[in-house]
Amino acid sequence: MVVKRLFTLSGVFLILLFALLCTRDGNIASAASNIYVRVTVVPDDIDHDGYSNDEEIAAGSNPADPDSTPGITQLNLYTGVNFISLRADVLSMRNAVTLLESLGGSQVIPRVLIFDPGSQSFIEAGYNEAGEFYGENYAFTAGQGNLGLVIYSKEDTVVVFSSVYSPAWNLKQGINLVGIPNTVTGLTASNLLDRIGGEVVVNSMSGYNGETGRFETMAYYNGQLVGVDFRIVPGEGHFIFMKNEVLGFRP
Ligand SMILES: [Ca+2]
Repeated sequence: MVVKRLFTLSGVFLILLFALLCTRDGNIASAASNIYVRVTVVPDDIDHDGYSNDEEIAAGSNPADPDSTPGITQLNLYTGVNFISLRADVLSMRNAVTLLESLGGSQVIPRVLIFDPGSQSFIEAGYNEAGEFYGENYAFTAGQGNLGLVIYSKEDTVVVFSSVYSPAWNLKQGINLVGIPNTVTGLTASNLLDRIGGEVVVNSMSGYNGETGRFETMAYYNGQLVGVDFRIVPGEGHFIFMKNEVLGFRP
């Protein structure tokens, strides 16, 4: 009996509320949309990417950048040279020394070249014969984009990071070392060159084929794309040679 009365009272209240909204807005559709809006609020999420600031700091992602989130990034390194676009957010690692340690240190990694698109050059860091760090302790900055790396490895190894960074590409005039997010599949060099803007802005793209040990290149030549239309694989680093700068491109 009590239950029935409660139901009746709440039913009357809903009818009154509905009538009030219809009267104020003049139509039922508008009233309905006002009733059924549902918002999920994550506390203290300054970049509104669905992860709290504390979760992001614990995972090593950037709480102030919605393109940087907690998640699994797996880096497969093969014995010898590796061309990488690192998809973890390196900002929380702060610098090259910490990055080298996270990759396995002197036991695994003798030498790393970090590509700096701003200066169009590589910055070298590594370990000497005595196992001591040498080179430049390059400091990472926010919003730098995925880090283009050439990594020399002494053994096949898998490194797992707890953040995922998928920013837009800011392609500089000249050389760029970039990679695509895991969520993008089926891209080839010709698709990508076309979508970046074609021959007006880009000259060519190259990728290293680990099976053949050779570089494959797709390039514009007299208005035609020529070369090898290689697959763009997440986690691999690809060189793009730009005629003009293209900012904010999402592959
Ligand atoms: Ca974030």
